[in-house]
Amino acid sequence: MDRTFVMVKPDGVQRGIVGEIVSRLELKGLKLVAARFEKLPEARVTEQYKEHLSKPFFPSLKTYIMGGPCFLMVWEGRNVVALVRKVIGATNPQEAAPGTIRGDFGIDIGRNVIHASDSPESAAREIGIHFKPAEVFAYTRIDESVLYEY
Ligand code: D4T
Repeated sequence: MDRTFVMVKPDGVQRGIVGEIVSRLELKGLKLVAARFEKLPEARVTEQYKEHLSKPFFPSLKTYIMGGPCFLMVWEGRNVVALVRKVIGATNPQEAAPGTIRGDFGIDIGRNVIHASDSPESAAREIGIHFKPAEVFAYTRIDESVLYEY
């Protein structure tokens, strides 16, 4: 089954919407297979956002992400990478559709509440940055045939 990396950013934690976000993903039918509450060290923030190192917004992005604890997760499900990107909405909350997490809870691109991997390759890379293999759990939750057509 496919996996993706999802992170409630410090603004989402401060605003007390971790439970709301977990709930939306659970209600969608996705399976939580890893989670950790953590203030990210600089090295892992830089690794996570290395494609943006030379961008003008990188210093403020780094300060923001390191400004408080984040809630890091791995979610599992069929086509989960694309699915979660739809659930969280466009990067800029001003453009994110109502009903999406950023559309419902964000205003500024620099405080966009949540991160989720944008491709299966990014997901594998980001899960590897933040979780050891033994921290990601394979388990049977329910009879999956209520969710998936085989
Ligand atoms: P993340 O990576 O946080 O899920 O966001 P996205 O995948 O949706 O968007 P991104 O990689 O293009 O941007 C990473 C991160 O940088 C912030 N950002 C971005 C910003 O503060 N100003 C900007 O102009 C852009 C493009 C928001 C998300």
